[in-house]
Amino acid sequence: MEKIDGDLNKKAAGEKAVEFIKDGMVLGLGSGSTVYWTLKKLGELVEQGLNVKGIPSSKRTEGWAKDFNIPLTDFSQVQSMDLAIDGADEIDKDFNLTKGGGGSLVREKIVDANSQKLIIVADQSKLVSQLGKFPLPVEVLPFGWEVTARKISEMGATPVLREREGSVFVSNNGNYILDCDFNLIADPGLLHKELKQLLGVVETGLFINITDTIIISGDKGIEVLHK
Ligand code: ABF
Repeated sequence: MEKIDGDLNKKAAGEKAVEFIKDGMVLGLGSGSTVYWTLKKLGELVEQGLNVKGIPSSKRTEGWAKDFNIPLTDFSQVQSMDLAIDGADEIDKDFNLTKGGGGSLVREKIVDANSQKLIIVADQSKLVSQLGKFPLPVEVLPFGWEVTARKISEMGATPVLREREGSVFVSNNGNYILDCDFNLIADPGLLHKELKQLLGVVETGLFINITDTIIISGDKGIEVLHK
């Protein structure tokens, strides 16, 4: 199995989230190395008889869920989910998020937005006063990505086409990701709306007003923060 970031705070926050899972729930299974620990713990509970089903937000998560024998379902079978648990790259004071560092922001947003509740799990390094230090991932259509990138530059960012091991990174949806440095983002909601209006932009990694519960692990132990 793939090697996972063993950061103890990620593990603690990820494992804490399973306390919110109840028998019979349909779950949104988020992505990232913190959620990995949620899935591992959830697999143990399934082994003990907990009855849940999950919709994975990435192929990587789907693989982990299968490794841990977590039953899966999809949107042809369910209208919405009871609870989604997902990670984040940055979390601001209003619980707005930057996501997409792992490249699955579109599926994550579809899963997270179609859940009754979303809990974000993270280590304390993800808490920021203002979003933007982490370059904003923007998923774009491969066709004409150069012109989409130029339009984003005109909005004041420096977009960089994401690559992995010397090749262009291709998302689970067959698209490209532009990592866009906007410096600090004064109004994340407005920036999201403006980016969405650009032809070629599929989705942005700004998740606005989507969660009211964050599980953070750090110097103060594990904290469940409510908006
Ligand atoms: C996913 O996992 C992504 O949106 C985000 O990029 C990442 C979170 O990071 P980590 O691996 O530190 O949990 O939720």
